[in-house]
Amino acid sequence: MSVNEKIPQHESKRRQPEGRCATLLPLQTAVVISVIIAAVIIASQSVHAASTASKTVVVTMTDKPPTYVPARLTVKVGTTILWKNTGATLHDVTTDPSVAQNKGDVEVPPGAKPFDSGFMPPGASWSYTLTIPGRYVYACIPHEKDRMIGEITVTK
Ligand SMILES: [Cu+2]
Repeated sequence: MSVNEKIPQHESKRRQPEGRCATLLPLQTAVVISVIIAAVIIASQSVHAASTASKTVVVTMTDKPPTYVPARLTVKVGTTILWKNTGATLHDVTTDPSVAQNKGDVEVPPGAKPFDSGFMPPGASWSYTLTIPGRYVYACIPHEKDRMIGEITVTK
């Protein structure tokens, strides 16, 4: 090997990384920009979804007096209601006339099935998605006599 042969090899080795850097930088920039654009699109879609179909509304269940808060609600179809027992006693959510002490205390719109949370201990939560528009009247069985009754109107 002569010295003359070694010099071009050495130079080409030094130039290669520089050349790769020059072509990689715009590529990396393009990748970063695409990732940002994708993130913005995903973020705007999830915000859109949250404001329409997948909305959740919280109703708390309290003790003195036994009450649903808020007791009356109007929501869009597809809304999920999340009942939270924030009290210190058992509460319940039912629209099932076979469970209620007075069948007239509960109601679901035509075509909707009655729902029942079962007894919920303090701290428990239970959710139900309302997919059929109309008027829902639900009661807490342990406090039905205390008129712990809630009403939800579901609009299209
Ligand atoms: Cu109750």
